[in-house]
Amino acid sequence: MTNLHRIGVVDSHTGGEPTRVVVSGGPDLGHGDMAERLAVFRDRFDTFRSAVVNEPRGNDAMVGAMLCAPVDPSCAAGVIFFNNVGYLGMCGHGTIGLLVTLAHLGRIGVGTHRIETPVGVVAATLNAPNDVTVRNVPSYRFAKSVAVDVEGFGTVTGDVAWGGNWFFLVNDHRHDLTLAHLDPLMDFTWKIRRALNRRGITGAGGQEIDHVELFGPPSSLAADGKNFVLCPGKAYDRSPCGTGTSAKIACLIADGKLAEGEIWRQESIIGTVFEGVGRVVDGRVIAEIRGTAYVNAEASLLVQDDDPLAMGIRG
Ligand code: PYC
Repeated sequence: MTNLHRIGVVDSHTGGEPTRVVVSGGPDLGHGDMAERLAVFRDRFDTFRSAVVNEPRGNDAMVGAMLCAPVDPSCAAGVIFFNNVGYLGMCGHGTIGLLVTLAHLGRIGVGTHRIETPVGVVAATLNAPNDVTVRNVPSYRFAKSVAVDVEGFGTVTGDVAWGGNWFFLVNDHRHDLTLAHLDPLMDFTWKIRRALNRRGITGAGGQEIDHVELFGPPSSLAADGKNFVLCPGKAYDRSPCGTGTSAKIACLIADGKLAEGEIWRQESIIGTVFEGVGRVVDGRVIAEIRGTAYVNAEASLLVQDDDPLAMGIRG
């Protein structure tokens, strides 16, 4: 008889970017901190990651969030974010989706909650059932005006910054940041990413820069700037990207273009907006990112052991 495994999930979207929180049926990752559990996840249960977020159950934009019991009892939860190709240190839109999901499940109420991630503890405030502010891990610019030769585009200059993930932030380019130009945006940013890898341009400690962010003018008065964010698995972020907005705020403050405590409204490629502010603490920028999320499914994923694609389509 066919064996059926059930994975309980709650889906949400944050400014259009999906988050799938695994609430039951996940693998035993042990009792280490989130970085240690991430290593167990990656080494022993990577097929589970693929089963949850890849086609045919998921899609390239889907970010998974493995809900874990926290190590520190003062934390409301631990979480490991993952995507179509691997794992994320932190995820801003995912943390906003996680809080709205936990509220939907009746596990948290309005107020501030500490969440353990593989790159440190973040504090997130549920302001109202769909409205969340995330106090991210410290962000900073690692390198300013780095030039890289990009196939077909010549020299492209950008900043390397950390916002919980590594970003290459490009202000000077000739691209129109609209969905109508998605193909050229994907092509350009993917070629930048490949060029960075080829030239050995990395974040601190040789860490790979796996997100590329383009900036341009906003499409409405409701924002200060618009972005296009290429995520690691060749998907684009539908939201303004929480970690990317944190990296941007760190660069703006470093350049003296944004004051501490001044609001930066970051518009995404689809027109959704995050509000962010930054404050400098010990030379790093503590960014707070505010956005909205809505739950849109509560489901059991079914994994049938005789399904040849039970663990998803892997690239
Ligand atoms: O919101 O930080 C974020 C994020 C990272 C990748 C996709 N979204």
